[in-house]
Amino acid sequence: MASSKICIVIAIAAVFAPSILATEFMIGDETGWTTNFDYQAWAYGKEFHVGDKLVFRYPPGVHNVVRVNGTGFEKCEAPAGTEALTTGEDTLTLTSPGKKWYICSMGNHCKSGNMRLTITVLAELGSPTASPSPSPVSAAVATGRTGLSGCGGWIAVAIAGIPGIVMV
Ligand SMILES: [Cu+2]
Repeated sequence: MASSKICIVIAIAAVFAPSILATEFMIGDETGWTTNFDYQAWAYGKEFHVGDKLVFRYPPGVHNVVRVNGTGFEKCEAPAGTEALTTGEDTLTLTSPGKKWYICSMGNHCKSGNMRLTITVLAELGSPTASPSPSPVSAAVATGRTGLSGCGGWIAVAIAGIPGIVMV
């Protein structure tokens, strides 16, 4: 029988899992944000969620980061009036799901150097849309099939509390 201390830890983990799971992506990993790097290959297989962060690292003044639309991405053109990020350590938090496009608008870096990235952002981890089936888990816990039957109450309370906490 699990002790109530363990139950409390599990319950707390269940509540805070969404924020713990938010990921910070270093664009290009050690290579950073530069020319002649395959950012589509880098992004391939990665899952980006609302709440995650993108970090573009590069020598300031050499590159920049401009968020564009699909057309801007294809043409390597930033719409007029678009502000570029230029600090060399630009952190963007993904705030909405869907396709996102980023380019470097310095010189011909995008066109000739393929300095562009497109990703598809998924719903926030732990949100109702991202995890449409939490019920089988709590059902299993409630019926004691997981072996943590003593925690059923704690976890049920924690799971019930998630939507309220996320909404705050
Ligand atoms: Cu550049």
